[in-house]
Amino acid sequence: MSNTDTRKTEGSRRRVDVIVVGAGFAGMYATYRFREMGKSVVGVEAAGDVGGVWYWNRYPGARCDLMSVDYSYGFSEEIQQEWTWSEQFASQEEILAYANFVADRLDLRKHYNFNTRVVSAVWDDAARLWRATTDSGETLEAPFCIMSTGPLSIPKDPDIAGIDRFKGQLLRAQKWPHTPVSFEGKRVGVIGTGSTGIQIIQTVGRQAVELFVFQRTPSFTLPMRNHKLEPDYVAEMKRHYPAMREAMRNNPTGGTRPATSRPYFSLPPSQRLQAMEQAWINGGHTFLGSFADLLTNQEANDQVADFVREKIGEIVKDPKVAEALKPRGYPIFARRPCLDTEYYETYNLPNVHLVDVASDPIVEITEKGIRTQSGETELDILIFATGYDALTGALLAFDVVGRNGRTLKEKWKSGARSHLGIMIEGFPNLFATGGPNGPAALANLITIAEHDVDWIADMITYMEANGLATVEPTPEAEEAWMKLVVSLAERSLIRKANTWWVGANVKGKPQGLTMFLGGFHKYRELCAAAAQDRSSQFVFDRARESAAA
Ligand code: N01
Repeated sequence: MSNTDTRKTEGSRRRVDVIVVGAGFAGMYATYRFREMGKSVVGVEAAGDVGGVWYWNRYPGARCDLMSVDYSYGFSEEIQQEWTWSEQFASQEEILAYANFVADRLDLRKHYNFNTRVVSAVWDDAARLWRATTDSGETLEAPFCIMSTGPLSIPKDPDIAGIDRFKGQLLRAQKWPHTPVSFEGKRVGVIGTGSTGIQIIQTVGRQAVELFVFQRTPSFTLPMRNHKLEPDYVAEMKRHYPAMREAMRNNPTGGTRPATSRPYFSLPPSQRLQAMEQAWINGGHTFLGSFADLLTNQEANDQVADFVREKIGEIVKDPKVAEALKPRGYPIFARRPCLDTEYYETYNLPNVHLVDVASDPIVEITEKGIRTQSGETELDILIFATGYDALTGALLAFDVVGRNGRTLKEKWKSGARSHLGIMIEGFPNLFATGGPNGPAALANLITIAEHDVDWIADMITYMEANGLATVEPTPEAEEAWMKLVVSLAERSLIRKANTWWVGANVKGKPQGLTMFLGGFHKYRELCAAAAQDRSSQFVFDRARESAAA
């Protein structure tokens, strides 16, 4: 079949070489990479177009808190030369425009079925292929299936009674309308003060007649200090892109932020303070790059947290509000650190009201607004910025059935297990990009996507060169990877906060840190080592009959 033939044929079966689920940055690159290998590729995407999380998250103030030159593809010198970022931290509009530019430039859309969901993906061991059935009634068959479903793609409503009763406008950050929303003259409520809520609050607080922030857990947020990029800087960047991408591949965050090996207490107190002041002035995630042990040394972490709490106290004029905004009870950086633009200053505006629902809990959503224990707040618009069923949610949202009829839900009932975050024992020829137990939430997702897709492409090339039909990790290799993931997690302060990072935000979800905390550079080394050690880490189809592939 032609590698461009991806027409939707209802009720039909279609055989291709590779199925790619998702048209975010990982899925787009996978589609391109496998097409360039001469494979027939079909992509399936629930959204109406490319962009993944940036297609859906059109809420006011949406912006990436990784630097735009970092958060972009490095695989094509042409693309990085042709595209010019306008800001240090790009807006959702600009990132989505970039995704569209890449899709046009590489002619990717023709491979995709948009507005289409996979409802099941079933492995046929006799035929050695995956059968993915979509909600359009089509069944796609392919020996290889790539799950580029995204770590943050299944939105989560708050567990509050009465959501359906609300008669005003209910908006979800992660499914924002494509038409403009006006807040002028409106009383607006926001539930959620993570990265998403913070971006909404600092923007809508300057537009609505009244803004009520229903805060259960305050986040630590640091100044983003975003700015326009000067043409000279952009030109310099473009000259050095190849070296920069190489540096990113060898960096713990998969970005350009400099890493340090300096422990917090290696400096005298005055220099520590100076370093923190400088990090505050520089903005972005420079704090995390200032000291090596902020996520392993509780005392160091406490001192940095105190420093940020002091800053909150200096900015927010009402001492009661300032106190309520100061995060306590969990280590700084153990929740995903947020970057903001005058977030704390927003609470100095007379129309912005903080409702501390930790001390005055939400009882229900009513027809008119929100009732907390102390009374009802009437609202015209209510916004949920309440996060995601992250990391595993998208892979468990439909039936994935592996060898011997075993489902992924069954395999992961006590927590997600995988080898390298890419492959799963019992699920041959199934690959995830940015999957659970990889470095997904802690490093640049585009760098991870490129790495994972290249690793998968190398594996498939090796299999073809050696006449191998199927591959899956050995139980021992998966177990060893999981032990490493858990042992790194045990040393980190991250497990001390109740966040989506540990699955704490979803009722009934197995708790635990399903992320590789060793840094992207180390992850890359370990993936390369696994690829060298193929015959002991993976079972290939012929390996089951004879000794090794
Ligand atoms: O979600 P979250 P998010 N009553 O889970 C609150 C990425 N991202 O969408 O902590 C009251 O962090 C909940 O409170 P609590 C980034 O990786 C990146 O903001 O459960 N509140 C919390 O405050 C980020 O980490 C960018 O007490 C309720 C909030 O909802 C990830 O996405 C921008 C509640 C959820 O926070 C997720 O961030 C945006 C209830 N019943 C997002 N239920 C970039 O800039 C939930 N909450 C790249």
